[in-house]
Amino acid sequence: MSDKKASGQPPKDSGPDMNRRTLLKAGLATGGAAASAAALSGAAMADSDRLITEIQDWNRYLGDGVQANPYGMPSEFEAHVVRRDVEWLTASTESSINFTPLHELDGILTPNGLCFERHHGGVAEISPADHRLMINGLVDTPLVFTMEDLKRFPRENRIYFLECAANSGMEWRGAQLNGCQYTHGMIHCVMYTGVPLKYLLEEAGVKTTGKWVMPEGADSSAMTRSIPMEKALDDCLVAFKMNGEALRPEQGYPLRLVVPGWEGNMWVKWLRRLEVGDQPWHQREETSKYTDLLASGKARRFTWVMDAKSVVTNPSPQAPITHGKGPLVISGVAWSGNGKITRVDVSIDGGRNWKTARLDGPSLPKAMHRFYLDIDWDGSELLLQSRAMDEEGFFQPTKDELRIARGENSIYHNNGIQTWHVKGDGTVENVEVA
Ligand SMILES: Nc1nc2c(c(=O)[nH]1)N[C@H]1C(S)=C(S)[C@@H](COP(=O)(O)O)O[C@H]1N2
Ligand SMILES: [Mo]
Repeated sequence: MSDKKASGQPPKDSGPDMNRRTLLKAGLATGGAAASAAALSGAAMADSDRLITEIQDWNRYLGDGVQANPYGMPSEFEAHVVRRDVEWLTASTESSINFTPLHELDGILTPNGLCFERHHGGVAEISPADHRLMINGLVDTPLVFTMEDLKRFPRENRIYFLECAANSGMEWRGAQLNGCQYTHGMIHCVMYTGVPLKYLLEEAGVKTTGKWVMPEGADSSAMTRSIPMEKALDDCLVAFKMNGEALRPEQGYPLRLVVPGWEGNMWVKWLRRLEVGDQPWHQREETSKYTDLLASGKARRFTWVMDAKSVVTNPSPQAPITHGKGPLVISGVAWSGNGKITRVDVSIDGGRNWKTARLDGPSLPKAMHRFYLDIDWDGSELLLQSRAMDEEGFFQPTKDELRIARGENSIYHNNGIQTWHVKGDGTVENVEVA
């Protein structure tokens, strides 16, 4: 692009010192303000808007040809749409987490490059030719598969969300982080292609005493969890593709376990081994981690299912209202590890009154659902909330209800209702209503 422009000497009719980008920004700013003032009557401002009355650079010069980017990237104007981390949260980046920019997305699928990452020992670098998956333990025939072997089993395509059990964990005692990326961004939803785990277990032949499966990762953390056999034989996948292309290294390339609806920690990445046993193993990640200390002093364990939850993604602290009063699209996502979302309600007054939102896009079990509520905003302050209901009849609880049931010291499985305080100027803050 830039070399074409240099050789073509663009005429200076778009303002002497303005480059294309500042022009576009300025144009958008004027357009936006005028649009809200004129109650969205676009035609009324055509005379004064140079972006429509004058020919622009991009209309005048040849653009990049094919193959300028053999693997495509988003527009340079979308450079702010990235995963982000919170530096003070963890001591190292290798055992850490970053967050999906939910406020910049729409629909139900997460683009691969924006899926949050959670690693306990950094990203393992594995050549698929060198990758092996072993099944051992209480099986008739211990087996080792190559990637090529795995791709000869019948495969399935399924869309599922993955939520870390610690998602919203920092919000347990009160509103803390300013943005749904940080409060709710330990989630992604993609289409996986993989082999049902059932087929691989059948190939090895599970002994009648085999009641549990332990997946193990090939990364330096050697992540291990205990999964009951019923789940392993139900809907788990051994996946090698996400959204049609190979898994990203961050997401477990070349192979990861998919455990639909259950906490993200069990979805072992860089999957190298599946052990079959007669009882759970009580690994670190199911004892000292991923258990919930209750007020009684006892801890809940094996809390696998991610319950019904939702959040308004727009407006939200990182996505304030910039267009003034009038038509406002309130949007968000909802999900449940129990199945489909059947209803999402939205409140603009902190939970006193609720309106049923419009679900749009595919409604699939254990996948994200997209909801909208289209309102006419009068410019007054809002306390925005959403609450989801799933096909098992579970309603998303308030944070107070959660704390009454589980005490003050939990981290995991916070599916409490989120509140955003929208101010008259359109800015938004994370708050809690008592
Ligand atoms: N091998 C391995 N698998 C792993 C982890 C890991 O550190 N190593 N982290 C787990 C945790 S805690 C979560 S929440 C998910 C995160 O998956 P993602 O990085 O694709 O978002 O992977 C799980 N699987
Ligand atoms: Mo996690």
